[in-house]
Amino acid sequence: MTHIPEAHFSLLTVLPEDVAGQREKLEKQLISLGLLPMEAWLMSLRQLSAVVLWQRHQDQAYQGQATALNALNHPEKAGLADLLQFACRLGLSVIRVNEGPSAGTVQVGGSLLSWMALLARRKGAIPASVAAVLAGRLGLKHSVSAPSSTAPQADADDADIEEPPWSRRTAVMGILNVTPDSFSDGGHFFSLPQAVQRGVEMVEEGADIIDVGGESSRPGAEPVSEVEELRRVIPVIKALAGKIGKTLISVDTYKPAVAKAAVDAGAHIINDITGLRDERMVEVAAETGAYVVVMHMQGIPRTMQHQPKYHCVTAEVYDWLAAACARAKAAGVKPHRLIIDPGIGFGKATEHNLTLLQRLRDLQTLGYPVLVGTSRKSVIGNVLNVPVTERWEGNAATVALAVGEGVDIVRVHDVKSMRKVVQMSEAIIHGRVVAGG
Ligand code: 9MG
Repeated sequence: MTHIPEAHFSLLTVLPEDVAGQREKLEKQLISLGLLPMEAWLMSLRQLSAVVLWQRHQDQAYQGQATALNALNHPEKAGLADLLQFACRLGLSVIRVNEGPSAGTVQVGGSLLSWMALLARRKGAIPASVAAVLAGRLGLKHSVSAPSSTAPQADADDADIEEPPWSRRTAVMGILNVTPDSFSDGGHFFSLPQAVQRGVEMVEEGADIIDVGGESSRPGAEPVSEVEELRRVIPVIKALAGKIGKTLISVDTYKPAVAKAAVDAGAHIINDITGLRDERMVEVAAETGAYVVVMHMQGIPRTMQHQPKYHCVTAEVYDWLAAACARAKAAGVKPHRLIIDPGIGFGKATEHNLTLLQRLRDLQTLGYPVLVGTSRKSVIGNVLNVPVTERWEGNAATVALAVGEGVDIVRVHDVKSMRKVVQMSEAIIHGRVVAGG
């Protein structure tokens, strides 16, 4: 049963002049949804069409928001950039629709819009017919259904594509670092059997994906050569591919040659922490047809934590990911192969990370599956003031809330326990035991 949050919503619609007669209709729709339209404005702002919907928690806060939003009602003062700035300052989310019938519109949304967009996209969360009725009644049909039109759609010539694990449940991606300090043979050498054994163990613990990485991306980490990275990851991927059946293998690399060799060796996903910065990586993604994780990072691992700066971290990460995905699609990557990731800890201060974790739902309105990785990261250490060895509880909290926000994949070290955290969170969300959870 769908739940519409209780009353106290306000709607601001900025529409081209020709549809300005719709104010009354919008108000009625709000009322019919059981929402209290505190006010509804219709404004003309060049060709910009935007919907601002936000939840009013407190009267006082609402007054402030209303005043600031009113200032938008001036075509000279408020261009697109101003609108977005205002929206960010007000704590609203910025949603750009790049494709489909609403292409070119900008929507600035609060929780309900994002929530509905999510529901409309996530298979099985609510019946598609209910999502469509809700969207239609809000008069936001295209807006709300935009994610499904931009969402990964299999082409007719892609009949061989199997449903990925994240279409059934929140997928757990287990981290398999194959760096010299992770699996030692007791001396100075890396032990292949030990690394493969840990991969198999993670599958038994409930991992849907194993992410194999041969270069550390920790802040301050030095890069390794392509030859060395290939030497570390390829034998592990080959061995795992023959052992773990349907579980997907991901390669954590930003080097195109490593990605290509890994896919040839059996990997299904390219996990690129640089978000496809290298044009050749885009080509590899298109040629191989692998899934690609497009992660946001400001800077490079060696220096990324030196005073990262954003005006509005959610909007900037959102725009950056949208642009990276658009570039990938233009180069031939199929949209349904893209996965986005806000890159927690990659060129972000603690508050940036917390804001992004709070606004994961906004990223989903881009229409791609969302991956999030917080495992043992400093955002947990900074909040709880604990060393890396004591971040389990903090990680569990981030995983549970991320599942609550509807993310598709969580990247973790502790597969066995986090699988349970995911399963319990999903049971609460759905109000029932989730099959195969
Ligand atoms: C390699 N790696 C480390 N942290 C990560 C994260 O948060 N996301 C992704 N995709 N990869 C990560």
